[in-house]
Amino acid sequence: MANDALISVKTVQRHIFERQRDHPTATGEFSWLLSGITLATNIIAAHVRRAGLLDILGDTGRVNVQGELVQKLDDLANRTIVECLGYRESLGIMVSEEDDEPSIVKEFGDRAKYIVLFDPLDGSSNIDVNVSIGTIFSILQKRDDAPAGRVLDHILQPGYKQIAAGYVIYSSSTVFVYTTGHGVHMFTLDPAIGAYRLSRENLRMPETGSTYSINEAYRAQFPVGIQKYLDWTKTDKAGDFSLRYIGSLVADFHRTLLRGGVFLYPPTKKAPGGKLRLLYEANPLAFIAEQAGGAATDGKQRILEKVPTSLHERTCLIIGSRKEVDRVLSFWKERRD
Ligand code: FDP
Repeated sequence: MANDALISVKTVQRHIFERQRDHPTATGEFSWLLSGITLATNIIAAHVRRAGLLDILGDTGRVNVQGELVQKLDDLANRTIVECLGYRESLGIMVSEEDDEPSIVKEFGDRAKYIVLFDPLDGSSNIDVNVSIGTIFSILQKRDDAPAGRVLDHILQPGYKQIAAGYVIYSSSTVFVYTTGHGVHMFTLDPAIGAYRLSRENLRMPETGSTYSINEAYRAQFPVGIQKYLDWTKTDKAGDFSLRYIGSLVADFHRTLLRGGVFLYPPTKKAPGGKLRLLYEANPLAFIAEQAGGAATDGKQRILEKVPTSLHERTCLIIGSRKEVDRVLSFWKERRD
């Protein structure tokens, strides 16, 4: 028995390495980069677990580019990722939710060809109250058709160009989910050995689901079509619908990935273009959703086809089971006002 348990240890590093062998031209640099992300999130998870015991709750007193107060854990997570990735030779640029400008780690060259975009700690308003939070990342490759010095040209690529994306959720257990465009794989951090172990390979999102996830307090500000969808969920015809809203995108998405249903952040009067960030929130989760058989749209177009025009661009997001996303769209198309 004990021996069987040992034999079945498949860590995320081994998984990435085995997948890399399917690509004979792979150099291993990309795997090395991904392992930097798993290391950083492992360190962040250790801090999150002990947050109440260390002086890392509360805010730093600094306001970030998004106009939000930077929490101490946001700052720590940001610095941890920068530290763990910064010296990896294959990384050219890092873009963080916390920083106004992209950080140029080194000039693009043959080896430094990747761009990592990340939200170091998603769900900041939940940090101090012990509710699930997460880290989201997206990886792009430098464009061959743009001059190396024009940094934004390399970063502002549509989401379908992502070569990898993933997230970590710091919750009852710490879970790492990633895709490189060949299915979605899920790992759980084993605190006994400090490594992520495979929990589910080729995860599929249920085609439908009876959970909707939205901040319904903004109902009066939503387009009429979205209000009509919300009305429909409460009818006999809809059946047994449930509302679940954690308020950490990564946690609401994770539940939707496993159980099905839909997460919505439509336009509001306060945020007519949506609240969530395209490059390091919507794009990576849309990539994962589609790889798992789900869908993601801003209400007008597929998230992965949106061409970004600025670093911290925001978007509306409807993401989840394909059939439920289509249902929301059918209500919204009828009443866009
Ligand atoms: P937060 O403001 O706590 O950082 O993008 C940020 C985010 O959380 C998402 O994680 C979450 O889904 C959303 O904003 C919550 O927004 P509302 O408080 O407007 O519902």
